[in-house]
Amino acid sequence: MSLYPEARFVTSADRADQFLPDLGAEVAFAGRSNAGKSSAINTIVGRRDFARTSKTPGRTQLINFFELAGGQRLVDLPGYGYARVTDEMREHWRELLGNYFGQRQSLSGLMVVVDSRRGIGDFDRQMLGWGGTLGCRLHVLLTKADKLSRRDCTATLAAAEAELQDLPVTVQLFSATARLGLDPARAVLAEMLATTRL
Ligand SMILES: Nc1nc2c(ncn2[C@@H]2O[C@H](COP(=O)(O)OP(=O)(O)OP(=O)(O)O)[C@@H](O)[C@H]2O)c(=O)[nH]1
Ligand SMILES: [Mg+2]
Repeated sequence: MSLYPEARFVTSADRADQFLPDLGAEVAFAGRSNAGKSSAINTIVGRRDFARTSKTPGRTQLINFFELAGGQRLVDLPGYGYARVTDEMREHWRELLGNYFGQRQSLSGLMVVVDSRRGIGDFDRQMLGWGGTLGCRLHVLLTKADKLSRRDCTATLAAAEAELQDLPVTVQLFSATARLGLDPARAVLAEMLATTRL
């Protein structure tokens, strides 16, 4: 059975006035384009093709709002760092994400999805900084861990933890394809959704 049997996609927002009402608890997934955000969401929520996944980076360009249960939402933020976009699109994303983080009082948790082979990037740090300023719970999923050897998994986790030690963040290895780290990721999501900052 799905963990969130009532889960459904609600809307996509291209502008701040299209955001859903800022009530209850919301958990946002952020990450570099192609990092594996949508795959992580699908696996954690337990629904195939819930958030879309693609082999074409930069496909999720809007803020997608999902309702998991009454008053509990999940948000798939547009991926950053995709090289083949115009300056105008990049500026639009910056404004959209800035608006989102600047005002989202119901944001109770932020999951930053990082491709474990790439490591933490500047934009990942910026996201964590924005989320931290809002006072929400921060968690990093080092995903695609199935692509790493056991030894590289250990080294990658240790490096990310050392790099983020100045931030109040927890870090874990994850793989959507190998279903690795699923239980801890689900536990963190449930914990975030159980917290309301309003
Ligand atoms: N091996 C492996 N591949 C993965 C994993 N998660 C995602 N992928 C692959 O990585 C690619 C991108 O995954 P998505 O989930 O679409 O990534 P995204 O971050 O949502 O990408 P955008 O929305 O385009 O920014 C797809 O080809 C996935 O099949 C994983 O855990 N392991
Ligand atoms: Mg996506």
